[in-house]
Amino acid sequence: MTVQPPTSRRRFLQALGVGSLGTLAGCTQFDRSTAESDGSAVTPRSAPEGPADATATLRAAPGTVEPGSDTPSETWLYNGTFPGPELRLSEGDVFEAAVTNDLPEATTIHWHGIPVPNGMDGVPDVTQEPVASTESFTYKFRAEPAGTYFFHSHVGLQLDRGLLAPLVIEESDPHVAYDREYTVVVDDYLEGTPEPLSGNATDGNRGRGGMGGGGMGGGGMGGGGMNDGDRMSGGMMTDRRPPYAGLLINGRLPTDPRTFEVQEGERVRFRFINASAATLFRVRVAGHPLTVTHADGRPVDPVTVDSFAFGSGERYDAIIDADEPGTWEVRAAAVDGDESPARAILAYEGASGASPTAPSGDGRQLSYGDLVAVSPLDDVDGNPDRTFDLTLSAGGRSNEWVIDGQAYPDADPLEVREGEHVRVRMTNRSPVVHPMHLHGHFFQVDEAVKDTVVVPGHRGQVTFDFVADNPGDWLFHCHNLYHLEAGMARVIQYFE
Ligand SMILES: [Cu+2]
Repeated sequence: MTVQPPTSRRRFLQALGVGSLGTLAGCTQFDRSTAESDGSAVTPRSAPEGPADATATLRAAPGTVEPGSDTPSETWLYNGTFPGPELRLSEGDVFEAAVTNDLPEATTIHWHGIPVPNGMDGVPDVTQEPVASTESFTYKFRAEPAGTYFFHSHVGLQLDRGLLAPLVIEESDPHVAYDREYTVVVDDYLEGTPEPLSGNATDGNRGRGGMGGGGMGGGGMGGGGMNDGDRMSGGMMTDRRPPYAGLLINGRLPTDPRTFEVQEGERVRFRFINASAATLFRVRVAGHPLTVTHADGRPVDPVTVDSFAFGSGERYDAIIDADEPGTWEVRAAAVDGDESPARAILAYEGASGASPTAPSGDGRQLSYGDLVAVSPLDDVDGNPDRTFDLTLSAGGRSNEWVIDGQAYPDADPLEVREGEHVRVRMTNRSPVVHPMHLHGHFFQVDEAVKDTVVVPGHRGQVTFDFVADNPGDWLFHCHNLYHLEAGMARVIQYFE
């Protein structure tokens, strides 16, 4: 079924003269009644009432990072740390975050993956007015379901500065046992101010890993992270835009890595979060198979592999059995890039100070088909009520990435009704991957339940299904920040 595109959103945004997601600060009032100009507005869920069980105070402000031993750089941070402070909540908590904006421009916070009420989702001019410089905003929502998430700015290119942090909602009853856990935030490190795309997206200017770049076919990367033999090889170029200064695990360049301490005999849970703006990473822990237990926070039947690749916005939890005493490298290499892989050190108690053993090759690689959700989505069996067939491609004009030829915000909303089973089929007509993220909902892809899925390049196709059970206007977009900023987004809009 093809959906008749309504035009209210488009007209609304055109009337504001909006050129990009990043230019809205101070120039508009968010007004749902105006946005819903067709008069068929739905009522989003409201934030939970009553006192909060858990609170956080977050301050977005300029600050200094020092990811190596001697490379300080000015950027923007939450609470002065890089990544920002990890928030740990208990499943079901009513959570309140008071955010103060001490940046020189407007900002918001998006709680990536958590199906919050629409007004708490942090998308500027879709779910709220951006929070102006020196102003504050309080987010409030129930922390559910349990899982590994992160939060980040959703204004312009702010995510690529350092406005990101992990968020864990702890299970009351985990489906797997473990003795210890570490959060592993994988990121690409930009020095200086992020710049939007320039030049034509359809040719040239594809970054180092792009069309003629050095990432895919060469023999570099020190033996890690190349995806030779990957079933999707050839479709895993990423169109990484800025020249990144390096790759990070928990805010550290590989020259100054973090150490994760373990004791022999422990089961250790890692919560891997790809918080990067533009990098597809391959992750491996030397000497230790990874038993993947959660995809995008949702529990899956445990599946043991040697490595996995994940795109911007994806998360995997994996458990290792610490039964190989020594010091080992936890490695996250750009699938399509020539930076030294990000790394951390897995150090057994009492192990010698010898340099850590690096992984060799990729071993058995995780694919989406390996993931079987413990709790599949209800109501996505059978035929969907509504199907969107969407083509992802470079735009005809320069600096555009488009969905069905339209560059957001000059793009039609995708209309759904509450309660519908909605199917989204994506075909990627560009040579580079697009990690597509849906706000406000989980979706089912194959037998996994996720909120972000990588669509491989070169006519890669991915289909997902979701239930329209969270009324409001929700962004659906590529989580490559530079593609988002260049238009690869749509609003999924509920109507009566
Ligand atoms: Cu993309």
